Amino acid sequence: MSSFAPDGRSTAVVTGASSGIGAATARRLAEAGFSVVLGARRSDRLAAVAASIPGARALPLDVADPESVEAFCAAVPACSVLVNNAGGALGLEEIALADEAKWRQMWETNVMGTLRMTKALLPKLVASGDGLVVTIGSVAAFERYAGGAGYHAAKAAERALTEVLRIELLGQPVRVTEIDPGMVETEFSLVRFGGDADAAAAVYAGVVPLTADDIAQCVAFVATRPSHVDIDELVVRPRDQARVHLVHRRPD
Ligand code: NDP
Ligand code: 8X3
Repeated sequence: MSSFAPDGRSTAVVTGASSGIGAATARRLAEAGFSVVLGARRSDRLAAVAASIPGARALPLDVADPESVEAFCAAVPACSVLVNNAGGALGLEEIALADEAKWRQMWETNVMGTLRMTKALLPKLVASGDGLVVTIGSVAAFERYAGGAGYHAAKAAERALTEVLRIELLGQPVRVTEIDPGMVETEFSLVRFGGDADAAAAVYAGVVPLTADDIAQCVAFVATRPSHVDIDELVVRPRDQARVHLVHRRPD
């Protein structure tokens, strides 16, 4: 099986590419020479992102749905790079008020989605002879705040999956990287707060956060190292954020 697209370029799959870090990553990987395949649920948004990237393909994908993952991966004949980016947080309720549906959805997307995509594309990544799995984790995987338990649990589990994958693939031609961003201004907080734009804006008030492109550049850096170099883990924060709960805010 060839790892190359019909145009001779290596194929990179990016999940959650309809906005934020995923869209920026697809753009940077295309600029780095990859043929990119974008997946997400909102097909209109996904098509618009793909249309702005030369040669990009957009395919519908819900990583929380095994049949959707199967159909998506069957439509990708070869794969050298998989970026497990689809995910996010839902709500900020303390444990006493935890919403089980939100916890399940965070688990399904961040953890099971990453498992499903990795499992489905692993044979193609190995067959490429030079595969790479990049998972977008979070500093929330190892630093805590009140209201974060459901998201922390999911990102910590995703981190465990990534660490075990690295061990299990030793000796195979596949590198494994986790990138753990701090605060990145995307639609993340809008989604977390159910569309409440004021609550989302308050997260970034008085701070210079990271941009989606800051993280996309990290993914492109990882994907363009020589084959023998595995960047195991990158923790990337804004200068204004020393720890997940320790943020410097300037007054208005
Ligand atoms: P966005 O909300 O902007 O992007 C999330 C992306 O995930 C969207 O493209 C969304 O597309 C997709 N997505 C969500 N659920 C699914 C699903 N079930 N199947 C397929 N795609 C899905 O947020 P970010 O870009 O910030 O988030 C990207 C990743 O970065 C997430 O894993 C997040 O946890 C992580 N992260 C974000 C940080 C931040 O501060 N922003 C910090 C640390 C980590 P659609 O709705 O169309 O399916
Ligand atoms: C996103 C970072 O601070 O919202 O993963 O948990 S945080």
